[in-house]
Amino acid sequence: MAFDNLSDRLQMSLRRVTGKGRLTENDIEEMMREVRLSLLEADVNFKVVKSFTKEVKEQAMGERILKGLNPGQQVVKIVHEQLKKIMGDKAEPLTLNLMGVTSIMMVGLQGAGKTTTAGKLAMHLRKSNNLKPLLVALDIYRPAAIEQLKTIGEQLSIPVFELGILQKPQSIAKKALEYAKENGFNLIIADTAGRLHIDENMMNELVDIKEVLSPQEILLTLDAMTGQDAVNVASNFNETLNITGAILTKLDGDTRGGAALSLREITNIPIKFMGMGEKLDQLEVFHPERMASRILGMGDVLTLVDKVTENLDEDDMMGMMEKMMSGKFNYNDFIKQLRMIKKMGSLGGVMKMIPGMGKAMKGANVDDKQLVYVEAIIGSMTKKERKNTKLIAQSSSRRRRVASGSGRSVSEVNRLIQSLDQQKSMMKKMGSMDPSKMNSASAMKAMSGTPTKKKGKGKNKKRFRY
Ligand SMILES: Nc1nc2c(ncn2[C@@H]2O[C@H](COP(=O)(O)OP(=O)(O)O)[C@@H](O)[C@H]2O)c(=O)[nH]1
Ligand SMILES: [Mg+2]
Repeated sequence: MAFDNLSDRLQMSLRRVTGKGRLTENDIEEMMREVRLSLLEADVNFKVVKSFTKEVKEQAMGERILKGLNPGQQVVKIVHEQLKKIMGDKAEPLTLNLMGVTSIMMVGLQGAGKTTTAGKLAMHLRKSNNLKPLLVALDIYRPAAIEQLKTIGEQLSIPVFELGILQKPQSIAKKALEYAKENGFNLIIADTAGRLHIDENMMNELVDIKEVLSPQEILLTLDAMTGQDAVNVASNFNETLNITGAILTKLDGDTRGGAALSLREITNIPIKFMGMGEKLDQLEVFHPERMASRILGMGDVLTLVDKVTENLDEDDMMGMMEKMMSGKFNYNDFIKQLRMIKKMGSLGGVMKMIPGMGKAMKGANVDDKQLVYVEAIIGSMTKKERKNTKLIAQSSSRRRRVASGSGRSVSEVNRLIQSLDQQKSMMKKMGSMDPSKMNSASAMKAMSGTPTKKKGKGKNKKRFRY
């Protein structure tokens, strides 16, 4: 799979910092050295690597990160942001001519995937924008090229306009445009001829076709497997033709990623689509954000980090984390923590954002109501009991009193005690753990007051027997 190597290496470099409760400048320096090497090895342009690492380092060295809450995760977020940024930040839509015929010109070197992608794109736009496409065969140098486009057209039930190999591409383009207007097509996608290398004749021909079509989009098809070469090709095409977007093909292969990560920064050409296979439905809109997440192997955990920092007071959070890790966590902290979770939104919503959590939590049945019950139970404890968690753990009469005071059952009270215990021991370990490897299901269960039931734990069973 594309990016696998880069992905592994980047994640490995980041693992250096994610498990740490505190970061030093040295930690960041070492991490950045590895990030730099990973990018260079993935064939990312050295200028891009340079500005990328400079930017990440500057942000990561900030006082807030070094001393802040969970600095490792914040560094991951900075790397993610920066990856996203160099790939163009957000998806760039195609420009369509809503009043008339939209014309799109496919250009690129031979074998890059123009013809295939012309078909894919026609199908995509028919489906997503309800357009009526006409494919136009302008590669007259290889008779097989016309046949190839016709085969694709047949597969998709999309008509192909062709006039054989004897007329000039420019005049075929002109006739195709007229044909489209007369026959109710509102999209033409012109498949042009490529060469093995950039040459003047090809460029001149493309300029001529452009003049006739005045296309809304000139899309450069680039083989992602060619890495930085693709970027050079793009610069050349762009000079003469003003490319409006790139389509990176063969991202399903084991490309190292250099093209995807360098193209935008070096040429300013937005990547609009990516080819993910030979089949005609294997075309996807290019989303820098999702690609960055994929490279870093994370789900929506970044959205979660955003949410946490958005809604919570950082000092509060830090104090809480420190307490947790020191093992001095009591019921007052527990209730504070519950309120934080509440602030972030519903428990279910928060959990969905943690990678792997959806699956893990299926059937676990944790709902917001339980938070209310837990609050009631803690509310029925005395001040002393809340502070000194042993009191309640060691006395069954205290537990019975709290149960009747809160209107909950004794076994619910016991479960709360158990989950505070679980959470305490888990948090103690967390400082040395990689958060992505953390068993998030048990963490969330512990937070919500529903402990994971472990069979055969005789010790606990005995403790809560009446
Ligand atoms: N794996 C893979 N193969 C692709 C993709 N796009 C195109 N191809 C293959 O690349 C080869 C060249 O494609 P073609 O469309 O003929 O390129 P053209 O010369 O630029 O028109 C064909 O074998 C395609 O099936 C893609 O996204 N993934
Ligand atoms: Mg072709």
